[in-house]
Amino acid sequence: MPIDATLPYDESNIFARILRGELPCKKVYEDDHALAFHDINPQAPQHILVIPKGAYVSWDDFSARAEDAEIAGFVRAVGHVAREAGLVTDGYRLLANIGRESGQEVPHLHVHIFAGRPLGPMLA
Ligand code: IU
Repeated sequence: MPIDATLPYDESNIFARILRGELPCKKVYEDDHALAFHDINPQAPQHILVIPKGAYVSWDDFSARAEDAEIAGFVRAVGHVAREAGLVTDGYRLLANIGRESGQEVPHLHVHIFAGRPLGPMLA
């Protein structure tokens, strides 16, 4: 069920639980600002999620409230993960769903990285 991304942050969401170490993930990368792990239901040969360590519901929430250092750290982490995974040569796609009509299901900001096959045209 897609979420309303204007609701307050819910500390019990699944990615918050992964960040607290209460649930496992297949970790790809971690630093002070970000955690990256494999999506449990991959939609491409490579499907990685990158999440900020801070409590942000969505990109909208993050871009409005996060400190500049958190934003810079998170953006750099997304780029680092893609480069380390060797995705740059053939290309990759970044996607962040925000709110109900986008289909956002987990109410903690996550950027999807898709790669490993021709991804086709963007869906509007
Ligand atoms: P969305 O942008 O909120 O629609 O994407 C949520 C993603 O989180 C989706 O691709 C799920 O497969 C993925 N996911 C996960 O990797 N681990 C989980 O425990 C849950 C969802 I719940």
